[in-house]
Amino acid sequence: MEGRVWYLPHMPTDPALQDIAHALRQAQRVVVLTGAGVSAESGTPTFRDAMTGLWASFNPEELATPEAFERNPELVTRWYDQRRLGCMACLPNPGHLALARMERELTARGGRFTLLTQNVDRLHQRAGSQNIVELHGTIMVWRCTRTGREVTPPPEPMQAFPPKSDDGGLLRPSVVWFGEMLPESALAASFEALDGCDLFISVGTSSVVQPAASFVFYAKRSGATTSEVNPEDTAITRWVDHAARGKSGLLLPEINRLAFDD
Ligand code: BV8
Repeated sequence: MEGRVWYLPHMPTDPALQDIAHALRQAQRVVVLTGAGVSAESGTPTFRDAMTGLWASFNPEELATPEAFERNPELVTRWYDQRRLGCMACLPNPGHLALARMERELTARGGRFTLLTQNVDRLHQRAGSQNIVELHGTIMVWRCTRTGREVTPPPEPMQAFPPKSDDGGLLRPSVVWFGEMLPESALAASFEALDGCDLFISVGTSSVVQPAASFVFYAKRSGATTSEVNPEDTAITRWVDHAARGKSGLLLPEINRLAFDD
């Protein structure tokens, strides 16, 4: 058409999107595993980008350990309180919202949807997802090192570091540190969901941290179609059936459109 310019919204053309959407249309039991990348477009730094400014000289895997807390509880609790406030200041992005819609669509047709997240920011909850398994706990809840009693600190900067609990101990974030076991209930729920799932989608994770990084193999053993949504290759790319390249905030709504709207 002479003179007319058609501006199409930037629609992803990755063929893997069609494949994932096709599998999603047929699926009855879907398991989605998310990592820090699904929150990247909300402005929370991915786990390995979390080290900027004051923390630039630290390696997250060194700070996120019981040993680091033991050695320097002030430094570790300052880092976590800064991240906690940062997460509160962020909003769920279209990727989080798309996963909440995916769950509603599956549930509406009598299917089952389980969201396994490595993230500690609770943005999935704020986006409306329901059946969530927090593999690595949450930064929004802290617990007493002496009694284990949990508290939810108010949405303002902590006043003292390390914060003291009312039970005479210190307060630490209720996250799973490197070297700590994942909650038994989270592991049990994960393996129950993976056993018999027919579609597994890994979103926004470098697939390095165990045991979450091995969940794709449990899904494969269940006969599931396995897939990945991530801007770059990861440690599991060569194992999945379909790998869609791009940001989850763009690709997940597109997968929903192809699966549920077309
Ligand atoms: C355990 C909470 C028993 C704290 C976290 C077997 C082999 C080797 C090592 C081990 C093993 N088994 C256990 C270990 C040790 C360790 C481990 O896995 N180490 C790794 C480094 C090799 N695991 C453990 O210790 C676990 N405990 O297994 O207990 C045991 C213990 C010791 C030894 C044996 C057995 C506990 C692990 C939990 C650690 N806690 N978080 C906190 O948050 O501070 S893990 C932390 O990493 C976060 O939860 C984060 O989610 C997670 C994984 O990182 P990612 O989410 O993948 O984030 P990352 O930045 O790496 O990648 C972001 C991705 O997003 C990238 O791919 C990027 O391309 C993509 N992206 C960017 N933008 C976007 C995007 N994607 C989509 N859209 C975008 N816009």
